[in-house]
Amino acid sequence: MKIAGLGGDGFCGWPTTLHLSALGHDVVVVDNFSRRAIDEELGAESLTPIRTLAERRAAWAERTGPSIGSAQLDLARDYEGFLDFLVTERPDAVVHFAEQRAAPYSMKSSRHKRYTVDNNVSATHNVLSAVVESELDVHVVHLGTMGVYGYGTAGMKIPEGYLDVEIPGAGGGTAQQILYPSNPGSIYHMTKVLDQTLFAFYAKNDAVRITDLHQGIIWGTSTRETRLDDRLVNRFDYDGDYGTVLNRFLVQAAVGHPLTVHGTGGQTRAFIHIQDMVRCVELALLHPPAAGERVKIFNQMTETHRVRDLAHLVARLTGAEVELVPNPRQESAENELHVVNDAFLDLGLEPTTLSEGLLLEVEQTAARWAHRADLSRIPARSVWNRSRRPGVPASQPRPAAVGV
Ligand code: USQ
Repeated sequence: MKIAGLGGDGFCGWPTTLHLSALGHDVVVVDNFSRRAIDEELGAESLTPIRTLAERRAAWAERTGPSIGSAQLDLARDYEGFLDFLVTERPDAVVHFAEQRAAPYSMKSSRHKRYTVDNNVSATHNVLSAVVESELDVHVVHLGTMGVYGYGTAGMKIPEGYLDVEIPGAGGGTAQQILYPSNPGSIYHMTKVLDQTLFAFYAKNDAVRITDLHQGIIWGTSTRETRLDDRLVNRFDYDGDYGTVLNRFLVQAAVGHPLTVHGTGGQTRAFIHIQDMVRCVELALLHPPAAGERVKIFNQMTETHRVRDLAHLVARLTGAEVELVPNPRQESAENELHVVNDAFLDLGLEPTTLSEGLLLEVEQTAARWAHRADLSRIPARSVWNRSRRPGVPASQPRPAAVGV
């Protein structure tokens, strides 16, 4: 297939680009390098030394043969540019990763909130609108989030996107399937909820073939392809805005920082290894919905864990200390989470489990690059509202919450 990887230079986009190219697909990266610009804004950097996209593409062609194309485009602002790209390149599918993906970044200030909404919602709408205007039959695969469901205790296994409901009525009522009620926990997660409505409309009105991947929290950073050459290394975020919880714990352990458990650590979340993420995208591309079918939704996760259990697991493996810090987020202190993920398992996904992959990740990435870590970037300082406090350990100065 010819595949456009929108946001193909980012944390999920880059390893997916390589994986799809390794499978023999013809891949073009579309990116505006906003993630690299946000590194500059935050004064933060990937733990791993990532190369420019041009160097990455050259290294891939040199090591493996196939070349990866690229186009620099801002999807949220350059609609005509993207339409031209589609008409010229005529992809069979686009994989849409081109959104601001950090919840803490989206909650930093009104500017960050507005940027996240404007960027994410406009990018998604422009993609859909351009697909219709191009008159091409493009399968749109979108990286969504488990966070659209929210993190209260559901009292049931969360289904893959759609919930069976009974509507009471005079004639005995009717049975329906509706989108699972959304309950986003941040502005970022809210943009993925808005995306869902855009997808439902375009699938219904224009018969666009759309797959939405409700992905859990990624752990790990490298895949078979990124390990081939140091120039292909993927980014590894550990800072308070972009670092995801388990990857943060791995780096914290490697640099001797206490593991920063927010609140009681009773939050239960869904997880997936990055190698499984690229495989899921491959499977989704191979099994598109038919034109006219509703949006196909997969729960892209393999395990659920409580944050404090993860911290204790990492502590056992590494000898790190665990510290309960103030929770900067407005979220349930404790929740249960049970998720249906049969669709990918039925298609052949073989999950990488935490027990087999975790030590490898500690040794190969976190410990190897620990000397590059900037400890001042570790605490999560973006607070959800004025009653919240930054997640700074007791041994460090705890400033008051600022400018929400
Ligand atoms: N947490 C800690 N300590 C830390 C960092 C986080 O206890 O040092 C806690 C948070 O309070 C939260 C949980 O760990 O309860 C998860 O936080 P996270 O930053 O790992 O994940 P999240 O903000 O939900 O976002 C990440 C990705 C996002 C993706 C989402 C999937 O950044 O792009 O959509 O995971 S999901 O969480 O399933 O919605």
